[in-house]
Amino acid sequence: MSYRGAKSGVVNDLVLLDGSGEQEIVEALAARHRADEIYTYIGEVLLVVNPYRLISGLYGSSKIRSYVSKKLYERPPHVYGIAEMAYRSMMLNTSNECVIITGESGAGKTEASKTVMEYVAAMASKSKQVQHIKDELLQTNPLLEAFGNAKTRRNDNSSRFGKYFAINFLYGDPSGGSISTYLLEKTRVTHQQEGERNFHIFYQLLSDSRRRGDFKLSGSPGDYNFFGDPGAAKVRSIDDARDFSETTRAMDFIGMGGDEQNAIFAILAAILHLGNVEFESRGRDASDIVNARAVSEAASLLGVNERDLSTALTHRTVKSGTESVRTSLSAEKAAFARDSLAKSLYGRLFDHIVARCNETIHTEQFSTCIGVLDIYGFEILGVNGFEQLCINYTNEKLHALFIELTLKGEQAEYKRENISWVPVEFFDNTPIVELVDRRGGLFSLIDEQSIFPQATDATLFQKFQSNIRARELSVPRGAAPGEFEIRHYAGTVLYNTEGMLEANKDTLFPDLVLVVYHTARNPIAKDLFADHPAVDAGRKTNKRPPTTCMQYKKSVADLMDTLRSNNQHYIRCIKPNESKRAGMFEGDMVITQVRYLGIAENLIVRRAGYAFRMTYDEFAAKFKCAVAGTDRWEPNTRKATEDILRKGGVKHYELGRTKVFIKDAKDLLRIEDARRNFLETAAEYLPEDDGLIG
Ligand code: AD9
Ligand code: MG
Repeated sequence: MSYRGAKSGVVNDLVLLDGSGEQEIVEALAARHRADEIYTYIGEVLLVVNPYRLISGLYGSSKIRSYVSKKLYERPPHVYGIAEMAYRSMMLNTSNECVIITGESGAGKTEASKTVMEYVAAMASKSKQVQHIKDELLQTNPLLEAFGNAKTRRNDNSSRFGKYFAINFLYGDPSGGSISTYLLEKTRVTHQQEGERNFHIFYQLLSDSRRRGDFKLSGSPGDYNFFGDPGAAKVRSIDDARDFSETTRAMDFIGMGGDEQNAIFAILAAILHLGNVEFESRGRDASDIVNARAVSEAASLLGVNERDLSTALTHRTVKSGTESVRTSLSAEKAAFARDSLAKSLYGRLFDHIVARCNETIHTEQFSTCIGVLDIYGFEILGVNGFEQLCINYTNEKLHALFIELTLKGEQAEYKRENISWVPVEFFDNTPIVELVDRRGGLFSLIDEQSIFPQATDATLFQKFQSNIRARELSVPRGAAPGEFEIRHYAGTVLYNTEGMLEANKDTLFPDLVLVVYHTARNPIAKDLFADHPAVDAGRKTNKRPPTTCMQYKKSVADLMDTLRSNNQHYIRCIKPNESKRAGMFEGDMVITQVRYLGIAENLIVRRAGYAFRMTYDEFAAKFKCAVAGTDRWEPNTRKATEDILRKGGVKHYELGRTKVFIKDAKDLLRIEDARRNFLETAAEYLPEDDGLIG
């Protein structure tokens, strides 16, 4: 194949670029982007620049076939190339692999993850059973996207949860899988910022007139308090009605029967009605429900008694010793109770759907797996709270892992091959990771404050100020109370402590849990609270349930362990503009990402080492025709390689144990061009080159 893009003429692998400056990298990416060559390698790392439009001929079964059994360098850069490399490595070494996809919100991670899955699924044999498993695995995508994605200002289809999808294989065929999810952004159920939507599934449900009738819903987004910005309901790039049929088809496929689907949609409708329940104060510490109809609809959809639900929304039972005392709630507290119930129902419903997907795709029959990590990208929203802190922290952890593994991997290769090597300096983001998760860091202060009943967001903020001394954290001049900044690897984010304690505690008054658990006739709603601490309260000791911070930190640490223990493959996505527009490449925006993704450093390491490496067998077979006098058969491929290099005038190379390492990319381009000339003159009748000679 050619080392240059067929249309742009720019190298396919940035390692072969003349310079290594950020500007040169950006220019190369821009030229490739203009020519629809959205994929570029740096060695074995794939960069993707989001094209914001479907590029014809770039995907599909014939394209997939052209990557099967091909080495990375044999085909133009593609997600398929990375997927093929992971699949071959798994087959060859009986090893577990993972594809780690990173990039900021809207950069194209979810699309890339689906492309990896499409490739891996296409490796399935044609047997009916395997095809069925493959379809089940793929159908979990639209289902989880419906419930876990939403339009944000940065991305019309933004993942509001993290996902690690392990696809299991038995003798090379997918045999099942498992999905782990990470912290769904539940606050979106009750609040969205301007220009943003609630989760897709609500709008999908409202697009179906039959369901609207069944659940007494109106079709107008302005009728729902839980749609903070009704003006944002219609999104040009989204067809809710079409997506709804895709969601229900996926539900059918996963094995959710009509009754289960009905119960799920009834819960969603109940959440919307619940959002319309309003309260008015009665004295200082009591409240009444203003609009009985909304509460009556919600109660009927959950299958609970309307009076019980009303009472649980406006009262709270507090245990004191063996006595229980019921107190009434102020209008403000009742609204808080309502929102907690809505978030809890939704969060637990999401977990139910993930669990049902897992039941369907679960298998004990597998020998290896390929995991695909698609998390929510680094983001800066209008207001950044607890959930953004968690999202951005996860991105920091992944960046730290990338630095550790790419550098370590490179060094290990030189060591294995006995090549001399001088370490290269890296930007180290561990202080930012530690600022969040070390003992005495942000998470532990949030946890500490969550225990004190008197603590407020303001006292939490004071704790941050008095306990943390770090260059990466500051309170900017002119900041509102409770605001602080963190200098993340990917940009500075202004956070607000408001709501952080509550998001961590995730309080839901037991009265509401018990009404739903003990009386709901909606079978799914009832089950959602089966493991809630309030249900177990009678039986268990008063051990404090783990906070959101604690759970999250642990699940991210487990994820990092999983990723570390597999062979990693990287896809790094770049967002070319903020306006989600096709054909628009904003250099300033790309250079920022090139900088924080450490692409120039990545390149320097690949170069400071060796721009190119290939096994002797592969090198001799490929290049023997390129240099006159070396095309005879030579069984010792190491000797043959040396012969080609010497006669080809390549000066800077090293011969490792099994591979040749070439220092200067130009040397390689010269013999590559010589090989291309040879092939073109010798075989004029060859089909047109699509970047695939050889
Ligand atoms: V977030 O962190 O979940 O907010 P992602 O996942 O990185 O983000 P996503 O994959 O959802 O971004 O891509 C955003 C949008 O860009 C998609 O909805 C597509 O419209 C567009 N996109 C991304 N990748 C491609 C592609 N390879 N081809 C065409 C693309 N369009
Ligand atoms: Mg996504």
